[in-house]
Amino acid sequence: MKKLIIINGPNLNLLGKREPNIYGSLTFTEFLDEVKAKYKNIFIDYFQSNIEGELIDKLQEVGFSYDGIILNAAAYTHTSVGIGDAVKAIETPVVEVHISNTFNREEFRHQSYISPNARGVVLGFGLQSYELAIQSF
Ligand code: CA2
Repeated sequence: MKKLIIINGPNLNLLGKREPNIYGSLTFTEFLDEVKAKYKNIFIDYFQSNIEGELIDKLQEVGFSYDGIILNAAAYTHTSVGIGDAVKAIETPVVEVHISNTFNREEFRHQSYISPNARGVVLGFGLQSYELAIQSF
């Protein structure tokens, strides 16, 4: 059985609770339950943290044993050399995901420290971006 993990960065625990116009009205747990039910033949683990170092620790922990990592580093995407370095250092391929189309938003969201070392990037499809990333593995 394929072993994937979804890693979500800061504030994504607020999904479904704030700013539904940008990020939708489903909580991530509700969405995850739906996806797990749909892809019963894939083990889908989940981790969320608002703390940069915890995200790096998790990447290192899973990055040599899992088959794939689906990473939405949220705001750290645009700031974190540390998370970018971790993505480069590990063996497990990382697919970078964003709910919104970061390229039709503010200029500072156009920069990503993840993309250069990601296997691919899926963005702008709402929560469906995660599902497309799962399908890529
Ligand atoms: O579109 C995405 O997935 C982002 O990674 C989301 C980040 C943002 O900083 C990136 O530029 C693009 C923000 C996540 C905040 O999530 C919230 C969810 C609900 C309510 C408020 C924030």
